[in-house]
Amino acid sequence: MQQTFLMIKPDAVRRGLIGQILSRFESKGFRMVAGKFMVISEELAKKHYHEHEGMPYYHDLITFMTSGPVFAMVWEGENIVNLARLMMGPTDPERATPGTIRGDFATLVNRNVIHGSDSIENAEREIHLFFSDSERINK
Ligand code: D4T
Repeated sequence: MQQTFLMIKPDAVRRGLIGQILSRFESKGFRMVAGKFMVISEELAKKHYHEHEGMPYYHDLITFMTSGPVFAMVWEGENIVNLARLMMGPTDPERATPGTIRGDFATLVNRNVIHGSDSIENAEREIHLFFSDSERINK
């Protein structure tokens, strides 16, 4: 059974989309094992997006991700890393087909409503960046 890290970004929280987005993962048959409503620090945002340092959008990305609350989560299920990315659609909502989360709820790459780990290795890293082991429910 795989686990992945998902995060509803500040734009989606502001727009009141948490419930609709979570219900898609519940309907798919996945299980939330940890969740935290939080404002992320600049330090945590920089650690999370360390691969993007130096990109032209990096500064705006950090400012945006720390601009308001996010809902950070760990979800569990068969092949969830890949399947969650398919459910989210591509990073740029312009290329996301209707039926995907970004295809249905987003129009701009810098306001793309949700983050999901892009590999099993990154899922492990991101889960441990945001959650302690005891915060993951195992029942
Ligand atoms: P995240 O990590 O937020 O789920 O996005 P993705 O995994 O789908 O895409 P990513 O790592 O390539 O991008 C991280 C983050 O940067 C923002 N971004 C990206 C942006 O504002 N402008 C851009 O041109 C790109 C490529 C959006 C997501």
